[in-house]
Amino acid sequence: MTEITAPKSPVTAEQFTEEIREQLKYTQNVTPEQATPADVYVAASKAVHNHLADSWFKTQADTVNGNTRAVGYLSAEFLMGKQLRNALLNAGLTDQFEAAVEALGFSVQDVVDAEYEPGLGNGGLGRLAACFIDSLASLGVPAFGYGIQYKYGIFKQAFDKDGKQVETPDYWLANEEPWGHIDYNRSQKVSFGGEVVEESGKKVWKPAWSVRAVPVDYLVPGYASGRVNTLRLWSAKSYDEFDLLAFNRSEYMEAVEPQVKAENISKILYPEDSTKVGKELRLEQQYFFVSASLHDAIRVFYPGQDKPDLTTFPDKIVFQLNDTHPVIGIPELMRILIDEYDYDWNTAWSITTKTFNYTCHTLLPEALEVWPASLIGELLPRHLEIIKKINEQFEAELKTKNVDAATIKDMAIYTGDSVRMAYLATYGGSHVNGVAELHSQLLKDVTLKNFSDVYPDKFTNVTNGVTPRRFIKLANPRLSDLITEGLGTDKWLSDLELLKGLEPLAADDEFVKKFAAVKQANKVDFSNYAKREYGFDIDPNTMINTMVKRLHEYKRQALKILALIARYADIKNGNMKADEVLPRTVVFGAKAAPGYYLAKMTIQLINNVARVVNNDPDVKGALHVYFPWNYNVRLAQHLIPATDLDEQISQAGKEASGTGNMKFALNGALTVGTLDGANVEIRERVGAENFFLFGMTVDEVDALYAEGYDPAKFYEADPRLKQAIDMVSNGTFSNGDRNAYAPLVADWLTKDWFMTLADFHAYTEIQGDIEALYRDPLEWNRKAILNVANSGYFSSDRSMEDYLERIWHTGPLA
Ligand code: RUG
Repeated sequence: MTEITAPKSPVTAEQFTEEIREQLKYTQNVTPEQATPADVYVAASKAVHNHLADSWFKTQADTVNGNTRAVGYLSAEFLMGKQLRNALLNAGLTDQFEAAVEALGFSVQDVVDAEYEPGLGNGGLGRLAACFIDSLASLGVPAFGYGIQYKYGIFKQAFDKDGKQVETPDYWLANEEPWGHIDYNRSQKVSFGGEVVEESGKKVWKPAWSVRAVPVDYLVPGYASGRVNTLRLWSAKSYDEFDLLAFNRSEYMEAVEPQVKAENISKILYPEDSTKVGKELRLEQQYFFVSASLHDAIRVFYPGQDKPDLTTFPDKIVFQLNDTHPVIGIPELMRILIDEYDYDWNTAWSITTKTFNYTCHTLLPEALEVWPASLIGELLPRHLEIIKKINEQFEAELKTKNVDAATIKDMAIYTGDSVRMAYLATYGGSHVNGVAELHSQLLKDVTLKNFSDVYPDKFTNVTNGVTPRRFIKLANPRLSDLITEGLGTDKWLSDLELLKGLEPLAADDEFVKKFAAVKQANKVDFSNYAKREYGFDIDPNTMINTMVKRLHEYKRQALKILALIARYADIKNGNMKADEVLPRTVVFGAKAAPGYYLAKMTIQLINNVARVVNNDPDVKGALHVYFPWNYNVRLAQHLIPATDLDEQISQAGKEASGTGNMKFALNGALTVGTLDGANVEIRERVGAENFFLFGMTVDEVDALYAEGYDPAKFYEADPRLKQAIDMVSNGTFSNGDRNAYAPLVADWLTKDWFMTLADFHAYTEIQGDIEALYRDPLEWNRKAILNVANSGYFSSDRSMEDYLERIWHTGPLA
């Protein structure tokens, strides 16, 4: 007897059909006959939204009145994915929705497809934030996600006829967006510029201009918790819509200038993730959402109070700084407490340090934001003063701890001409965490070593996780059903460690065959999806080998493409016969930051390798390469369940965690990877024999650097590598043009910062093991099951529990 605990609304399909009809009639103003799938999508979304409303109100009231402190997750990115299916699941209305849509004469697929995915994040960091707020709601922990409702999310990626990435703006709000509720009555004023003056012995900031931060609220329904939290994304509006005097002088452009300036703040998400941008607008964005959020939290927790007792603020809410982007919140809270509520410095500092914690998501020094002091001074003059004072206090404190002068200088938050946001966050918050064990260790040993020497207790680790609701239940319904059948319960969806119960089934051939059939059916689905959406002809009977992540040199898509070229050459040279090769379909998905030259060139190379390989009759059936453009959450949900082999092949010591690797393992893909980021922990849990490990370790990388790394030596020493690189430079993938990839080749041969060439041999060697195992479907699938069974740890519910215990010291509402 299978135990089903998934939420199930008592509403019948007929009632839900009626509710959709009502929405069509009164909000969409169409009859069911006139309605399009997009109308039905909006109507159904509003209907499910209504079902969640009471729980949302109750959660808000309990959050304010209860004695559990809430979590404020401050993040410049929330990569939510589509909302409808997730809301239906959590409201227990999936079956009713499907029946209703059919009763109204529509296809479920068309209606679901009408939802436009919001792209309010660049990649892993933003998607992690979305998983975390899902988990907090599912655990019943009161929480607010605070961010920005960008008008334009991450750019839409297309490829031109030469295979180059072309970016176009993603105006996701062009069509009706039923989820966000704009709440003009709870807006906040955020100010910039101007000067600081002394008035009656008090510093007074006289800003030059202000914008109105208007909250747009999204419901965050928990799974089986009865709780619905809030994601509050701020949208910038102008206070001076229109300058009528200028307009009357026929100065039409000037007339709208204030509006344009204000609204620019929430106009676009920066398409960067690990590279530095020195844009004034970005600092404006950061301050904009953080200032509005802090004021909002005071409004929520001290309603109607002019003189609230803010010494209790850290008991009401604890804020997590997601990377350095919201770190300006530290001087902002100090300013609010001192300037707006008259607290003295020490009291304000005590409140502030108890309020904030910082998560670092990188090991790349260039991704730790450093702002020119002059820019902060211009935009936020009072904050610069406060930062300088924090730095003075910090230096004095270091002296009392006998830190030497040179180290104090190295640790400066304010250097005289710049402000180091990661240092400010580390000093100004209670805890600092990395996002995987290796990453947290390297933060302590290298990136923030001085800080961890002085403040060892601040440092902790919380390994990332992903939500099983979206990434197993919604993405892979067949596997979900099989897991439920195997375990005899669906409780694993809120307690993912229960997957461990599948372990014995890896020895049961009948179960293994069922598991293999699920994967095969998912591959067929993906092949159909890829045909429909991209026109690709993917053979579902080949191994599906996927590498999806942002395009960055450290992630080493170049390693994958060079190995692929070498395989292609093996077949062309006759070293391997096409019919002896294990048929493989390689699928890439990646966006490159628009200004990242080598990353964009790598995209172009991948596309052109795909063009050549896919059109070469000599390799037909053996090797195919596809690069679906515009990788996003939707594509991930189709591709991950269909993948046999996933790649996380970054140079050891460079990927903070990775979360794709977790999604793949949970969906029964095997991983080929280096000892980097969360790979280390995945391998530990799923078992070394169920993970394809290759490449240098962090220590070996360091040793090779120290010895003086010369990539050309590796090129000369390995004929297959040499041939692959020569094919890139001799025009094989550029219609004979020998210059097309010259900068990329020159970089490989002379710099190769991330040692792609040094790891090439190990990477190509491991392919033999991979292919041998794949030829034995029972064994392959046994290992895949063991990956699923032992990856329960990588649930974002567990990550949240770790944050609650180690950092936030709070828990669910009663
Ligand atoms: O690159 C990291 C990933 O390793 C990690 O899994 C993810 C979530 O923790 O964050 C990514 N990240 C890092 N995105 N932006 C940064 C820049 O600090």
